[in-house]
Amino acid sequence: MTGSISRRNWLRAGLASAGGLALAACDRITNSPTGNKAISSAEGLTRRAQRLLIDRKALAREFQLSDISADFKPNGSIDPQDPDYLTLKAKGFADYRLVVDGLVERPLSLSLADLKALPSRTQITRHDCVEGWSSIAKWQGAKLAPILDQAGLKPNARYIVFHCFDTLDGPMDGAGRYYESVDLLDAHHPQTILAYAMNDRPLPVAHGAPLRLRVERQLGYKQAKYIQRIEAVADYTHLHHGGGGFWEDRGYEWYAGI
Ligand SMILES: Nc1nc2c(c(=O)[nH]1)N[C@H]1C(S)=C(S)[C@@H](COP(=O)(O)O)O[C@H]1N2
Ligand SMILES: [Mo]
Repeated sequence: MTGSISRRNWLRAGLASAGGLALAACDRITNSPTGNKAISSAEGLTRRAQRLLIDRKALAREFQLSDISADFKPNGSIDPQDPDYLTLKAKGFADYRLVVDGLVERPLSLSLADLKALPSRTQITRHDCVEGWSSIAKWQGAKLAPILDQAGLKPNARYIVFHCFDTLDGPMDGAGRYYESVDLLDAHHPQTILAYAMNDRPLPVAHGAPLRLRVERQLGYKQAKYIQRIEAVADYTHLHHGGGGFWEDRGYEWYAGI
């Protein structure tokens, strides 16, 4: 049909083979220097191709109700045991507050009821994990852009960081906590939402309850689950190992656009 569809297929084929080659699974901690090298060079190629070919503001494809996967695989952390998370979970997340801070004029602290009262979006999209699987689900959540507007980004804010509740690596001392970051283009993309519902039900724990990011133009590992806090920053290199995300710190590409 159109050039853009075949280009996208080509990019997807490239990503699928990069994932296959590197044998790096994002639900396992792998420490293979060769694997990481293979994945970075393949992703580097993809990134250059994308910069040339793809409009960053374009919408990700949306699907029909009949396309929803019956068996969307939960991946990575699926049942966090971090004490602060367990305390909130025990009360059905009634005491949950999303903190929005960092380089903002007006830091926010939002309950789930606050979040549900904000401008929302519902979308049926496909989640693509670098392990090579994809699943389709319907997501509903608060649009991120109006929340950032409400907080008022300071002029030097360039990235939005999502700090999560779950520890995916090592002892629960904070070092192996999951985190992610996106730039302001993805943060303001119309399909970027803080999802509290999946397939018309409250977001299940396995998929990131009570709140997870859907940033639909990015790969699976950017879709931060169990969001605790959102921080606006000028730079992310001072956080954790400096890569801008849990998997980025372990060799994955920061820009994981699809
Ligand atoms: N907080 C947190 N977010 C996360 C992960 C994780 O382990 N912890 N795994 C990532 C990866 S690699 C994928 S593929 C998706 C899995 O989302 P799902 O469990 O809804 O399938 O979440 C992403 N976000
Ligand atoms: Mo993933």
